[in-house]
Amino acid sequence: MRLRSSAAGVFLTLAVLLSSALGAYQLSSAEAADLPNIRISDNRHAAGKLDGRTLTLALETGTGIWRFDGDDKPGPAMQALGEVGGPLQIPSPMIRVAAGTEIRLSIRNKEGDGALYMHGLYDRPAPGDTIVQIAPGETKQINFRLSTPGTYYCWGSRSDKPMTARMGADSQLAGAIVVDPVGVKPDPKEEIFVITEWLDAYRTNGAPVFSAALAVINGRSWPANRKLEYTEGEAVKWRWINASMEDHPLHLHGFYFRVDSRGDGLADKLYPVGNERDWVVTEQVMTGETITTTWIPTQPGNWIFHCHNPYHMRQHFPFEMLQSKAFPLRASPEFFTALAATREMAGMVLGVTVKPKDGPRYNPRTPDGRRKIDMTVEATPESTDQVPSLRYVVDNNRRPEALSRAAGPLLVLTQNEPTQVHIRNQMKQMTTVHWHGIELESYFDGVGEFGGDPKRGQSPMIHPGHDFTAKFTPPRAGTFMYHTHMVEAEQSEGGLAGPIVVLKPGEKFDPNRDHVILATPARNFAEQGRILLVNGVNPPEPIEVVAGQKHRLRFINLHTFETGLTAELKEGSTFAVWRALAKDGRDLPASRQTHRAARQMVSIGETFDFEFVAKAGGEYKLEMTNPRFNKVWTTIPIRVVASPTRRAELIQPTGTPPAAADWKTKLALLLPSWTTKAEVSPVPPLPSADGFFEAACLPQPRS
Ligand SMILES: [Cu+2]
Repeated sequence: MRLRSSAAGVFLTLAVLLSSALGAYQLSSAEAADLPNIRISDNRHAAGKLDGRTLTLALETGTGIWRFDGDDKPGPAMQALGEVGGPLQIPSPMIRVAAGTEIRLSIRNKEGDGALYMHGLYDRPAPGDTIVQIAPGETKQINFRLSTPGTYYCWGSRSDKPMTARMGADSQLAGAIVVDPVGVKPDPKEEIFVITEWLDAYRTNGAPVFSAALAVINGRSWPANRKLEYTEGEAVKWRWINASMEDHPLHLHGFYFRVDSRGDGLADKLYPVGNERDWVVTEQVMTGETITTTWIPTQPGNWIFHCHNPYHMRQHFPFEMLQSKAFPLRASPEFFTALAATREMAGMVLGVTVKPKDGPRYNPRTPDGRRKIDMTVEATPESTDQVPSLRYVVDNNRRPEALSRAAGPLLVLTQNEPTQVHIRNQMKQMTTVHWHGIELESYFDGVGEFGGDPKRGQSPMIHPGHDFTAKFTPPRAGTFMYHTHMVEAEQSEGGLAGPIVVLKPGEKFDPNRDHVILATPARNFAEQGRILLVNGVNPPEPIEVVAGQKHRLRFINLHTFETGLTAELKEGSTFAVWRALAKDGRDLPASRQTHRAARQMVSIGETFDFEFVAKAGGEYKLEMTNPRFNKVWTTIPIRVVASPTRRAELIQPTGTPPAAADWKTKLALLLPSWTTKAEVSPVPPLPSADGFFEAACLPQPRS
């Protein structure tokens, strides 16, 4: 069972609240002119000088201008590491060697920046983290040996606090350490991505700016980062290092990717080939974790890969504005005016172009839908600037019980049935709809002005008053979701998020045995710290189960910051038992559809399916929690009944919303636990040094 806790979203909230105390980092233009530009590294060049099995490397600290939005764009003064005599770099210079190499590293902490605390400069695997403290002006010699292949990293800080507390001018001090098996040449097309995050810049006028964190991949924010290009059918190999203060649920559009290894920086665990490896569309990488992934693009077009915390992938405000005292308060009219001007994504987004292997002969064709769905996107009459209230109305179902939920209605689709959704945008703002997890053509995937292919052209934004028809044929049965992909945090919190269940041909959806549990935040910002909506309502509706009968629980997280959401099905005071069925809409192999303790972290953009059989007379409840903070968001009552009295339709009247809490109450709720150290599960040493990646990876069946 995967069981890791998460602080991400909650920490984000807190960190943003605290950032006003840290102050902004503003330079006069004269000061900025004296600083060098920091070089953005794509981790293609190994640092140091290799002599046989010894690598000699000399690093030093410095401060430069970090132009995360592009060479010609303004940026903040930021600390970085560089090789002595070379430019400062973000990420820090990469160490990449064959297993068994001795590292002779000197680091000079230039005077004036305070003590430097370096982590990760030790043998691998390592039994635990050791910090090397380097005084201002001091140069330290550190020797270590990298004996086991894997993905590791080092990171620096100006304090001895954990990575979760590093968010200021030292937040970009992190570099990859990659150890290759002896005799295996690094694949020139493999990518190594270091995630970092910066929070210190944002002036908050003493009140929370919830949308402030800037999270980047290899030092650059979309769209200033390098676009990746592959050919249809070519294996894509990526290594990920999360050296940032938050956890990130990494999400790929259009395809499943395979998780080949997972590490904590000390050791790296390579999963055995075959059934042990997860095929996912979203994988959470916790603070300090690493993963390696492989996927095969089987559909040409433009695709994106991004963090599914929408605050990490939607437009950050212009740098000058962030640095300004006039930065608008969140949910103020000025904030929405600024937001309305931002249509682009930013931060943790990668763009991937997949070229057709047939070249210009490629012809996309998705059949017209046999199944036709009509979808209106609109603001509700209650919508205000302070609390945007948006909704999907499907097939013009305007019964009050359907409209009262702050989440889209369930779409039940059929595997292999050509489907088309006619989307009409009746809002005053642009939108797009993304069919999350469903393998389809890029043009219909909902990434406006980036998705598409040379034959169909670029996917449009859906402008106010305009419409768009999305066509796809779901190739597998499972649990998926649909949601906005425009100004995503705000539109999603407004209510533009809904569940999809794809059934096998001939199956009929039975709401008495099939239970969707969609988690989203409250619409009202003031309530978001303490209210979790389940299927768009709070308190959640009870789930009725018949003793001895198989019930399917389908968990979907479309929250906008709770990356550590964990479902815990309790029997009395202990965990009940359930059987794992699927992750992200893809059935687990039979050997892994095992019975296990009923506890599962479901990060944003993930879905998990479980089968649950209640005992007669059993007393159950389903808690939606964040274990890292001992936080129980909400409890879903489970009622064991002889025969279901539950409604035959999914739409029920909403519960009464509780009174709003202000942000100070929210802070008080979060404060006691924010420093809790992350749980790191023990990672066994790498079993074998043979070929870190297999030569070829398994093609994905598209049934
Ligand atoms: Cu993220």
